[in-house]
Amino acid sequence: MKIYQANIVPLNDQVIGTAAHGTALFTVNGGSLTINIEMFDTPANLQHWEHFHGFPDGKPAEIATAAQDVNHDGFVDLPETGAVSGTTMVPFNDAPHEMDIPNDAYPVSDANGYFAYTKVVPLAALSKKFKETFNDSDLELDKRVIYIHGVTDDVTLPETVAGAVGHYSTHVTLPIAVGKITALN
Ligand SMILES: [Cu+2]
Repeated sequence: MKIYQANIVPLNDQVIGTAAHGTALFTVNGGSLTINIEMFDTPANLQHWEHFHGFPDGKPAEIATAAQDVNHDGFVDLPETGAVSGTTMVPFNDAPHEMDIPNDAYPVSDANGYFAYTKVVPLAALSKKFKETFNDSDLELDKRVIYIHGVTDDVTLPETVAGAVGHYSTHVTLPIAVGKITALN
């Protein structure tokens, strides 16, 4: 059994008015990957996209900080995270192994901004899909970072904030918390 964890810290908290934080635990046991994510103080009553991000070439991803706000608009948007965190890889939604990123199958926070997410994923299916997408079957979780996204529509985002995906707005994709995944054993 191999266990990974992430301490998830706030991002963009100064401009969105809440400091989202939490933890993630990843347990690889036999043929399955069990994901447990618990988040506090996220924007309330809202669906939150969450994924691990990383570099397909195996370079270790690092968490974005305010330093990644390269256009100095006050927000670290999704494209700005790419320099240190790489690209969106695997979603933590209802079917991570399908690696279908833009959809409405992500967890929804309660009135206190809390949500908990648990999913058992068939590792063979996820590795197969991961290899199809990134030409590498090794998830290399200890080289990835987890992102939580999403602010309510009443948060005013400047036009310089980028990162809309299809019909999903920058409110959906704005990062609100991030954590580096590390191996526990
Ligand atoms: Cu993401």
